[in-house]
Amino acid sequence: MMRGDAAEEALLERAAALVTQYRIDSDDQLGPLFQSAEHADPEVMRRLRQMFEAGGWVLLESAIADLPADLRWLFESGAVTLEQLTAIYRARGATSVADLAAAVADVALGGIDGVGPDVETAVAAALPMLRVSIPRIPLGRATFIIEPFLAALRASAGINWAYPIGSLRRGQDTVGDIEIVASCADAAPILGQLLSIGDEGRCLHRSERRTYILSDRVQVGIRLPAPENAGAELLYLSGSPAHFGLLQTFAAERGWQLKPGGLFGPDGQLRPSPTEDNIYDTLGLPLIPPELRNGEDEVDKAAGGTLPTLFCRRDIRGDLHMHTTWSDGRDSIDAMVEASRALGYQYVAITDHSPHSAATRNLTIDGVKRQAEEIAAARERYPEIAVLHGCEVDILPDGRLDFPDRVLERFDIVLASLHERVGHSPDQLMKRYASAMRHPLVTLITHPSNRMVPHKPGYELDYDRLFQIAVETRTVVEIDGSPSHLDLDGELARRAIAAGAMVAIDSDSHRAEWLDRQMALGLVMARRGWVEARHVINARPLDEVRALIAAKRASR
Ligand code: DGT
Repeated sequence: MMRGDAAEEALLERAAALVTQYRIDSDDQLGPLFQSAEHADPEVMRRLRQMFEAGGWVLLESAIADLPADLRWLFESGAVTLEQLTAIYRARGATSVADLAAAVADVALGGIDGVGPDVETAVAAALPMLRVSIPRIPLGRATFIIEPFLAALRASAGINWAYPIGSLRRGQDTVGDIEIVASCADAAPILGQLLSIGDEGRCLHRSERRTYILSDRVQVGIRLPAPENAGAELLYLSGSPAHFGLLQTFAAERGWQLKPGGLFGPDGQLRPSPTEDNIYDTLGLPLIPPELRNGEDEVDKAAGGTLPTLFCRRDIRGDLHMHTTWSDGRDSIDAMVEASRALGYQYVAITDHSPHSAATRNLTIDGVKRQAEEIAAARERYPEIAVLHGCEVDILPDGRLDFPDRVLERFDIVLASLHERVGHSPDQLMKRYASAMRHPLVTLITHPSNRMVPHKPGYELDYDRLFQIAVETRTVVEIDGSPSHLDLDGELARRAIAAGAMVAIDSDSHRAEWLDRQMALGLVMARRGWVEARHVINARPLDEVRALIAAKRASR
């Protein structure tokens, strides 16, 4: 930032106006002063000047740092001055990349006073770079942060519907920002309620139908459009831009115009769209699930009536992977079973780690018998849900399993895992997997790529070969919903089912309170992979699960 005398002073005044725009609820020292500054009260301006002389830059810069993040980065990119940023906000209400992109697409920025075509070009060039140096938020963390906001909105009588937008709604592994769109007629009371959810008093921005609140040090944006056109806003903001582009082309070929602001008929009139369904429906398409909106072949498939019926929450009958205090879980068998029963599951498998796993605590051979007794007691206490005694056994470096067969035989279900690469090449890792899958007592391979989101990519294996062996050996491959795994991811899950492999969608939860959330993340990965109920072992009744286990065991 430049710091010449007159220039500094002018900038301070302009920044004051800008901060006033965004910090309506500000309760810090600076906010009230700047709010008054809008009325050019000479006394206030004198105090501002004093503050400036006394080093008020620090405070001012911290106020700028509190702008909605995309605007701050746009300013810091040098594409706009504070004055231009203020003008863009005033004219367009823009608070994010998506708003700026819509304005640029409309060729509307250049028409704003003080914002010429050169600025418009500069903004367009800056947009793709704005978030490049910002760490992305892992999907699991974003889901955790957004949960209370979504729950509060959905429980609110004035809200018709509320959804996350962007990559969070589409279930990408990581997201650039966290925002919600919720349709409502009267936004004012709802905006007030939301403030109590984030970090205390940390409202970064509030306008008539929009707020940005800090939660767990992350900005959560909430937009509350009026019902008439809220569906169009949700559709545009859900993206992906490539999917929206496909829809625009599809609409144009039929004489309609789809814009970020809504769907316009052949007569040029805006058609109301209270929900996304209205838009798809008007175009003669079924609603395309957000997880499929990647700008690939989904619009063609929807038009041809060949979209899959994606796996959904109500298809789940049980969870085949979870941990208890017998290894590194936090909760007891009873707590996990009780919580699973409350989720409406018909069966669960308790699957603690084997002796040489790198987990902080493991199941020992001696422990297996005592654990079996505890599971027997749980079965009596919870007759409404079947409890399978399982284990997650490590695949050792030589391909053998970390429990002898005489122990493995005692389990109702055996899950096998690679947790350690031990310097092995992809071929050696594949040999270990193949050896485990050929073991008749192994039903399921957990988190096959063994990636750690967002820190470690998965193994570079020949996955088509892995899935082929899974089919040959009648071994199930897992879609693991633990936020650090999300494995198989959507792309690999799609290849797995294309190969004919059966998948399981599991929580891999280490706490009762996380069972549902982690299952939901697994579900998102499965849906990104075009997985349907027929591909999923734990969408089947327990008898069929037992039959599959028995059939493979019978091949010994
Ligand atoms: P992220 O959070 O960086 O992973 O990206 P998204 O996909 O969440 O995008 P975001 O947050 O910048 O904007 C939300 C949605 O707004 C996005 O999914 C689609 C729409 N949008 C954003 N930028 C553009 C753009 O440049 N062109 C078009 N057509 N749509 C955009």
